[in-house]
Amino acid sequence: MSNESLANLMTETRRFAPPAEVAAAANVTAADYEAAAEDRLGYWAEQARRLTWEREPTETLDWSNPPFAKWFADGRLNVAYNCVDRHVEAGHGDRVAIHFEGEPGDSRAITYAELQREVSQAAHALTELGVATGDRVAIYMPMIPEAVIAMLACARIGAPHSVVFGAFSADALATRIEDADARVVITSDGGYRRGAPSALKPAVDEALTRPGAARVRNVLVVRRTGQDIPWTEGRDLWWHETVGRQPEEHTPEAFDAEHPLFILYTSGTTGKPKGILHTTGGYLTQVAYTHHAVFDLKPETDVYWCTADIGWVTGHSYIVYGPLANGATEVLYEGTPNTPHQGRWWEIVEKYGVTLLYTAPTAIRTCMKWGDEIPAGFNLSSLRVLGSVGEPINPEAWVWYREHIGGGRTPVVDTWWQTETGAMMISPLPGVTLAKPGSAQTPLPGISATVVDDDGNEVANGSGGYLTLTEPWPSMLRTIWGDDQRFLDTYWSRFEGRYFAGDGAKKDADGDIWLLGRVDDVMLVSGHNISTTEVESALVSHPRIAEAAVVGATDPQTTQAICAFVILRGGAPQEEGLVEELRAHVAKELGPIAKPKRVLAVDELPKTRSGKIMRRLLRDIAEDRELGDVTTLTDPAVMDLIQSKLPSAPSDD
Ligand code: 6R9
Repeated sequence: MSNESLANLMTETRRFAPPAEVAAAANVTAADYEAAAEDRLGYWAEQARRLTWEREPTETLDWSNPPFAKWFADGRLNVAYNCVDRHVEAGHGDRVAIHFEGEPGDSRAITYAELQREVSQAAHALTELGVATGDRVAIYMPMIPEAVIAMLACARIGAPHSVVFGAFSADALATRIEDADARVVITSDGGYRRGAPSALKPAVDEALTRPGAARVRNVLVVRRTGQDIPWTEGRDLWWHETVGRQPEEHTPEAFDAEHPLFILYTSGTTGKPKGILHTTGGYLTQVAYTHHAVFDLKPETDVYWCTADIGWVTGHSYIVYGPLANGATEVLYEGTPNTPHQGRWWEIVEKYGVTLLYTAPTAIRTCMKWGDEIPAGFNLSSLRVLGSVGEPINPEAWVWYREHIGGGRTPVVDTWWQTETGAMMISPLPGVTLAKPGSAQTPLPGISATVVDDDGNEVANGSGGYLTLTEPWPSMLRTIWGDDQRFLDTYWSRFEGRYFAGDGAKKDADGDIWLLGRVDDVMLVSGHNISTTEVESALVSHPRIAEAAVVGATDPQTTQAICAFVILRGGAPQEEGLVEELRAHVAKELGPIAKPKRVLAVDELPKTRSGKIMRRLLRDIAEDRELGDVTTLTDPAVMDLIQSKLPSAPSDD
């Protein structure tokens, strides 16, 4: 894309009107914004009617003790019943709930009726193992159907789950088991990744040797790869034996709307991970509503695919609870996008006729790097809405996604939300809002967000500041597990009476919101605040750059100096003069103050499993420090790779 067209995108002059047929049939319309603005709580009470309650709530919000919210507090319901049984009762037992695609190419279609039987059996098995209502269960699994079944079985018996990423270390697992005091762990022998079986069970065994995790009574193990694994008699049990022999019918019990549903630890770029607590009725209401509205879901005909891992909140809300509460048919894929070839994702879209796709900007940029010809080799004409989540999507990637994956027809929804918010908060709506590449745009109906300055005053259009949420929302976190004070300090103390999301944002001339990444990632250069996101976006608009990560390194002259780590397109060696050209390019796009002091070409960037760049580690490198904690990285070896390639002398001017 030429600089001129990029500048057009950045100045928001280019917009995409929703296609007429999408607009005509959209699930949510402009009237929803009006209704919610007029009566926000009435609007949410209406959304709660999407669920089947054993006892309908008469109260909507109890905000008498802020920020400890209670939503739909006198209602009672069962989450698993809502996600599974009620669809069977409504006559959709034969509808496929999950099209599982294993990395080696094995596949399995699970209907809602089958899901009901398996969730019921798993619920009986957990009860047999002594798991009672309120007890915590840790889940450490690859992306296989049993992961979803395990989560639903926990929800069915009111036992909050704590899912830990399958790629996390034994230490990370042990800390989380200990913090939640889980007594049962559900895992598998391993899963397939990058073309080979990758073991999981040994990490569980190691975690359980740590004193804090010693109270775990049982480990339930799914057989996925068949590889040899260590076994502790009495403690370890095979899933197929223990679950397989249980009755296929199970009566779900209703729980209070505020009963805890799960704890999910944020990856914690600093300090001890925070156990984010979500509860039942408000959470399920908002995930079901947003999934239906933002993807414009038509459950009878759509095939939905979210590429996230269940160890991430996106997997909880938009693989498990949202889509299944809506009776959707979805794809669950175990492996990596380039196994056995770089067209694997597009092959899956073609095979299942995927209509709604939800993925992350980092994945989109990786596909861009692999080349346009790869998706062009597949029939992607079934796609009708494309979603993005996890970090700001740069306009280049947005446009590429729409053109090369969406065939130029599909709306792209850039959805801003967090583990803490539980569900989507800011997003365009297909068929309702005009789309702007790179902008998450507008709070969804029922959500109140504003961008404020240091003193908490709302900024004018055209200015930037901090993103805050001004009214409680149904799927909000209720606290940090075991640490109410940290909940108050982290989210509710920076601005009086408001939730501070930790993200920077700016409002454009129309008042639409553009996310600028975490405020910790804003750099201070010679008295100017510069967001890492803006410099990264400028770098990837250069044709030689596939990916970029920018950090501010302490600098005696300028407070911080901009240091950019870049991955070159096509992996070609760096040509002479490229660094200078890139610096000049950024200066031209954003002004001379944003010109990076150092530009370093690397092969990989350190990322968490949810695709977020660990800037903290790059800052360590840029400041020549010992590396901090690398346990939540997808691949800790990446840091050695980066360090081994670095020239020591920075360029200076
Ligand atoms: C869902 C999820 C939350 C942080 C959030 C923000 C970033 C997520 C974004 C986005 C810009 C988007 N983020 N979606 N930034 N545009 N559409 O990612 O949860 O892992 O808790 O991360 O991710 O910085 O604060 P989580």
